Amino acid sequence: MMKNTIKLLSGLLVTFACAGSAMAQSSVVKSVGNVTNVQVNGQQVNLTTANAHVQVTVYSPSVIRVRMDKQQLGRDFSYAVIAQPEKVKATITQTGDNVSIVTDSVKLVIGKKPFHTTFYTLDNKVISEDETGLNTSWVNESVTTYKHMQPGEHFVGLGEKTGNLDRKGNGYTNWNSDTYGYRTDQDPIYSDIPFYIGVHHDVNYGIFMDNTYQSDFNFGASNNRFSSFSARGGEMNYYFIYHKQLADIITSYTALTGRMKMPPLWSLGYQQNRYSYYPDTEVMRIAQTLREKKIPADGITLDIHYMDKYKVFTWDKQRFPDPAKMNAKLKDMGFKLTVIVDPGVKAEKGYGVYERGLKDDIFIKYADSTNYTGEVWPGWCHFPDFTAEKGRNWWQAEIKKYADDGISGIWNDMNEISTWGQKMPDNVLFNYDGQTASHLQGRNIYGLNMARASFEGFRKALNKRPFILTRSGYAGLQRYTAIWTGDNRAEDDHMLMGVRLLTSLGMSGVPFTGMDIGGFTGNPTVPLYTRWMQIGAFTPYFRNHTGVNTKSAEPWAFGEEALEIVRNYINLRYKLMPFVYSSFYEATQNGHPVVRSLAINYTHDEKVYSAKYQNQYEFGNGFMVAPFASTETYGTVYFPKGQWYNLYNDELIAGNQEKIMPVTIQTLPVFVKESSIIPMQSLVQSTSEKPTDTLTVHIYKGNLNNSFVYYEDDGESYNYENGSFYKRTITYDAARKQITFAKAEGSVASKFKHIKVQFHGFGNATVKVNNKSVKTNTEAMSFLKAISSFDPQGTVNKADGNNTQSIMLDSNSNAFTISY
Ligand code: NBV
Repeated sequence: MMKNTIKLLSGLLVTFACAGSAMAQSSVVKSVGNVTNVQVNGQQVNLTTANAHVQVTVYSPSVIRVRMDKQQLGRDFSYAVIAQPEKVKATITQTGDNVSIVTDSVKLVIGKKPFHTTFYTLDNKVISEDETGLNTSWVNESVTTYKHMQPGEHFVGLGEKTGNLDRKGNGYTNWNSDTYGYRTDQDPIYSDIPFYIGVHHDVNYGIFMDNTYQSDFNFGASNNRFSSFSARGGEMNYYFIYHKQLADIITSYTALTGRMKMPPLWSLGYQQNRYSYYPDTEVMRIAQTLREKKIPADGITLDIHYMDKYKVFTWDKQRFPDPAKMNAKLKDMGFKLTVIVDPGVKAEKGYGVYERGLKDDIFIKYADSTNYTGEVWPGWCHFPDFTAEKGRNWWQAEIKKYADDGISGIWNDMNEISTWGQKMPDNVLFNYDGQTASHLQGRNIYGLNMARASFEGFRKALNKRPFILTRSGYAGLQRYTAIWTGDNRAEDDHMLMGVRLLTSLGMSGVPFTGMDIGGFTGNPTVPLYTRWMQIGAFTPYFRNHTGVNTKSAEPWAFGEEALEIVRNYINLRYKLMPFVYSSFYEATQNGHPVVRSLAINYTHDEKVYSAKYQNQYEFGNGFMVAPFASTETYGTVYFPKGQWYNLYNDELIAGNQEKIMPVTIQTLPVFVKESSIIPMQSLVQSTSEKPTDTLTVHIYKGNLNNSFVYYEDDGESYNYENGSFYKRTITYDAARKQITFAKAEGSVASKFKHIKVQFHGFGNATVKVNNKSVKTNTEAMSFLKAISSFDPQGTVNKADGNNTQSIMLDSNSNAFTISY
């Protein structure tokens, strides 16, 4: 009896102790809890739970949004999302245990006890589910959603994040930071995009958490249980995106957050930069040397030394006595000038920009209404509040004068916000478009809003497309600006990691991206510089830049051989301009990036996630680039399924194999995908020079179906939005052995009179146009001509298939079909 009583008592004690610890636990970690009420409203479900308010909205058949807060949901406002929910068919049903939402693409089941989400494919495969027991919960103001880590799951994207392509095993923080000379695994750096893509068991999905507070993503770092995303304040607010193809996830994500507009054509040419070119005579010397040495180029950029003591919107009158005249000369030579701007406005009596800022009351403030003062290049500064309409308007008015000076591009630097000390106080306040926010919520969105003000202001001032570049940004930045990856180092690892930064940004909705080619800090070796410039020719924003105390880094600064090689690749870039421009057009239509990680088209091929092959990428729809460190003399290239051609000699390479190849400094390993359609033009020294009247469309024989939209417009205005363009869809039908040029669309004629179709890999096949046999010409490939000057091993000339057949057609002809 005694024994039993003791047992009972100790049992009770254990129960008590457990209850005590569970209570302690629940007061620290507050989970969303059981659902107590459900209201269905069209394609939206509002749920009340023990501890939260939840709203689930169907945005499109493939996109479902989940919002949660401990209190009633607040204002629905976003700097990133520009889409409204589409009207879609969604079947919403309920039982005592769950609510289910079924669209034409996805099924979401919300468990009620406790609130718990599982997303399924329509054939009931789990795509993603909350981690049982953890779900969504709060620790003080910080909110986290935990997703069950699927076996073998890969994670890609998350914008400008260092490290591997596959983010598995790592955690990341979003807190835009100035990180001079950052490490290749440093986090965070300049820009944040809280959007990632998960891949497992033949499915892939995207999650975009739209919350500008400092946020954290965990893909199995220090835990083997979940992937999670957290924000240190505000609502849990995420969009779940499901498509069968990863590329379509990017399309849906950019339908939400917007797509880029057509960039000015010149901004896709080569751009020469350093910190800093001054005075004006030095700028002219650089421009002249580029022309004399026949290095095609379109852009020159001025860094902070053009300003009067680093004061934004001023000129140093000694160094640049007549900027408009200098720009007129540059324009005559085919150059466009971009200038840097920093957000810090020097607090100095008598400085007009500052005085007008004070008058308009546009600076960010402390809670006691005094303007925040931080130190940066010009000294003690105030900072415009770009999250306020009046702040953006003030900036737009100031930036106008740069248009009068003949400037074509605006480079937004230091907009994380960067200040000496790099610790901006938390109690600095931002307008946040009407809902005052502290630094904690305002910081991550500052850079995007500065770029937005520059874009909107400069676009009006120029009355044509401006080139806008930013260092810092947030989801949706692609609507306004290109981005570059800040102060990298002149090291091989940085060059390769830079490629991954660009492919990651590409999967996160940003197509116009670049890195400091050659490295910002330090001095590259000759092979490193050469290799980096070759890769640069296959990146969207192609700019050479270097820091203030480094050696010269213009293409002629590394000796004759490097100059020759670099020139060959810049030439190739200019010949490829029709392909590059059309690839940007594609980005404006469906959000697909110009540099594409192999994870986009070969998503379920495990090899693409390996450290060995993670740097390989596709450039537009056609090329595969395999970047190797400049120190390598051999490299292994992975050829995904299908067939590939060596760009330089047309050698056909079977896919699904790893191939060891010699790597020389003369040629960057580049391959062409079978069935590719690649339009090219003759060599020009800048995009302001007219190419010859023939567009050459290279077609590579293959077993894949493919299509390519060839696109042209005036390259500078927005008239294309009203139909002033020329575009033609070219389709490769492998089964029918046919290539069709559809009827031209748009209201303008092509700038080319003739289309030359050049066939690769077709041997001597008889070619017919609209069923009539045509005579073909045999000639050497122009790719080969582009880089032929250096070939110490003599490989390019020996290979088979050097000669290709070609036919000439009229670019204004109706639709036609080529068969073989
Ligand atoms: O304006 C100078 C530099 C610029 O060249 C660089 O590209 C930016 O990332 N800028 C940073 C300011 C500080 C450099 C140490």
